[in-house]
Amino acid sequence: MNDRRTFLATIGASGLAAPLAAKATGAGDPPRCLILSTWDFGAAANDAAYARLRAGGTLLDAIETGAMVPEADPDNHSVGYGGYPDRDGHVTLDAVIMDDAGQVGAVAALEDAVHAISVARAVMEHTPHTLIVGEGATRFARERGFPKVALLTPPAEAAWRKWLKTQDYRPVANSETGTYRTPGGALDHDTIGILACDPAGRLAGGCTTSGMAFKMRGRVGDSPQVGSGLYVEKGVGGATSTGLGEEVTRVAGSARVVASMRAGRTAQQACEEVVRHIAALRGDAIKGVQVGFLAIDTRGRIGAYCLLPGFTYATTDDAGVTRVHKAASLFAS
Ligand code: SD4
Repeated sequence: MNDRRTFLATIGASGLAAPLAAKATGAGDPPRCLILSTWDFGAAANDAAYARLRAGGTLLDAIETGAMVPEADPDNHSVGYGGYPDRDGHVTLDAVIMDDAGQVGAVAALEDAVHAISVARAVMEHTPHTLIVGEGATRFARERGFPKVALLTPPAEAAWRKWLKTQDYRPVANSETGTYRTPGGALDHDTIGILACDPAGRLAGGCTTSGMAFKMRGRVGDSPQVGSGLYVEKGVGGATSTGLGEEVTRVAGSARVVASMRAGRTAQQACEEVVRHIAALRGDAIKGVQVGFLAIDTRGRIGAYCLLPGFTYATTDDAGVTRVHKAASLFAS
């Protein structure tokens, strides 16, 4: 299909035809398809998600396809294959996927499988549960036919061995300014949270990560926990988080963003409200710590806000145009 307008007008399943219909009738501020994801590498994920929608995929298909991009990237050290290990040298993955019809699946502390987002989807579609962890998650992945893959790459192992020498075998919170981090740099918190809405106002989201580098064995962050790393609510919106997960889980951050939207705030105001709440609650304890939220409402209007400068995110609109943006932050540094 060469002509994008023709293409958009002819596929019905993903709902992408609706914005054209809305434009044709002259409706103001029409609902639109929008894909939104954390960090600049989210641009490649968005493009893959968009292509999946163009091919007739559902929102969940698009979320899963997008999330699989950084999961397969060995140079991304916070998601999937090539992720930094826990302090014992095991790469363990956390992921969640959900839609606004109440479908949810998640895995935590999953090992030996690249696509945690797909295992999470399998939990959603093939079990009566919403979250499976650790050995059970790994076994479930094998039973569902996900190939066994050793996730620890030589560069990630080298980083871990270096850390072992210098960090006293203590877990160290990821931060934008720590030993291994530079603000906005490639080693920042690279968890991908991805949200999408379609022109009918339907919503879905996903989040996948290898979590904090050199975390304690068994540590689970915000990402796979519904309400913390991700929350999607029909008729309201969706939110996802990145950064130091403990600061998100203690306030059920993404659910709180969506609750703020439900109470009438815009997606942007809601993200700001929750970041400010975390800052007020935690005071000095969150100095130098990054937490960022993205949110989307049912009409594709977005919000993005974080504690520290350096949080970027990517948007892809219903014309397939992808852009990377910098989120505003509460603190200057
Ligand atoms: C976690 N929120 O496990 C994740 C970390 C993150 O890139 O965003 N890492 O706490």
